[in-house]
Amino acid sequence: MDIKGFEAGIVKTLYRQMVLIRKFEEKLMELSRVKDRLPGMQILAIGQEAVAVGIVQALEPADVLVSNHRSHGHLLAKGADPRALLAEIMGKATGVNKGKSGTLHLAVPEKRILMTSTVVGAGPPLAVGAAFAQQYRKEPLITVVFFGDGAAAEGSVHEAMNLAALWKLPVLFVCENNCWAGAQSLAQHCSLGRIADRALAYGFPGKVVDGNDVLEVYTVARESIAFCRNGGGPALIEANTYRMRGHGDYDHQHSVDRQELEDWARRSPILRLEAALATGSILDKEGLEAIQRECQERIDEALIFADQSPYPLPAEALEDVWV
Ligand SMILES: Cc1ncc(C[n+]2csc(CCOP(=O)(O)OP(=O)(O)O)c2C)c(N)n1
Ligand SMILES: [Mg+2]
Repeated sequence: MDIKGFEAGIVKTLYRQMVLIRKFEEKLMELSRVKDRLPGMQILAIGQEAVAVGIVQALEPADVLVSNHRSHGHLLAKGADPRALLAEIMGKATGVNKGKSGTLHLAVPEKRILMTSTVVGAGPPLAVGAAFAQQYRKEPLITVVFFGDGAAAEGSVHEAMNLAALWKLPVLFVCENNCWAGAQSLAQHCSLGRIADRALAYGFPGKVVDGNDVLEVYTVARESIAFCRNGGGPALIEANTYRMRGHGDYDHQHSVDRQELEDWARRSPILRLEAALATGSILDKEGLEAIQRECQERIDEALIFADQSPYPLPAEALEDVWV
């Protein structure tokens, strides 16, 4: 990872965002181990922070984001308030969706985060719809959709890519290849080594990035987003990373090779950016520690806020319901 040529402000933002996401999810992990503390299953993206942060930092605030079940990092990177996000995950009335979505169906409309779908492969067709609206209204905006390596095998993802290519829609498909889909390894569920190559079949560019190198993700995201925004049509980025925890917090990773896990732990995107920073003058040890403290304080405050928030009233159950 070479930090030369990157502006100090963006490097600090990339670091701060990754640390905030890591601390948010570590807090969820801690809370999920205490009986009755969190409702539902927590699906974490610990170790995958560089994908969320590198892609989202290259977007404009008004660009639209569609996420999947492993969503917390995408949402925090797009500017979701950790207090309202944690409150939502705890089912509280002050949550981003007034306690009605819980952890798996989060949406933050004011941050242009349309929705989180836990139906694997459901996001890309929805993103194509959002991108169609942007094109139809002649807005200078794009839609980005995150999906997994497992989702890449769903028919809906192929249909979405075909239609996006046909109509030259401004949508960036981001396949977060974390080497696992549930308990199946990539080799067990994917016939092709490189998911990015599938873009060629539809006639748009597909690129592979090191998903644990936030500077590379950010650089390639900027190029691909400019291509989509300037009328080039869709693009695909496959970000190679690793699911460092089980599928959900119940999963003890019996099928995971310990050596593989240790190798990827050494390639943590946060450690790698810290190592690169040590070669320059953007952030010294005190600077890094100050950011870590600041992020920890935001998470601690978020927990106090969520804990002090009330649950929604039963009478509110049918408010804000579409049908
Ligand atoms: C249509 C559908 N099939 C199966 C599931 C169950 N399921 C939830 S997550 C998951 C694995 C998805 O793997 P991937 O797309 O690689 O995302 P990751 O969990 O690795 O982030 C599966 C099979 C589901 N939610 N929806
Ligand atoms: Mg996966």
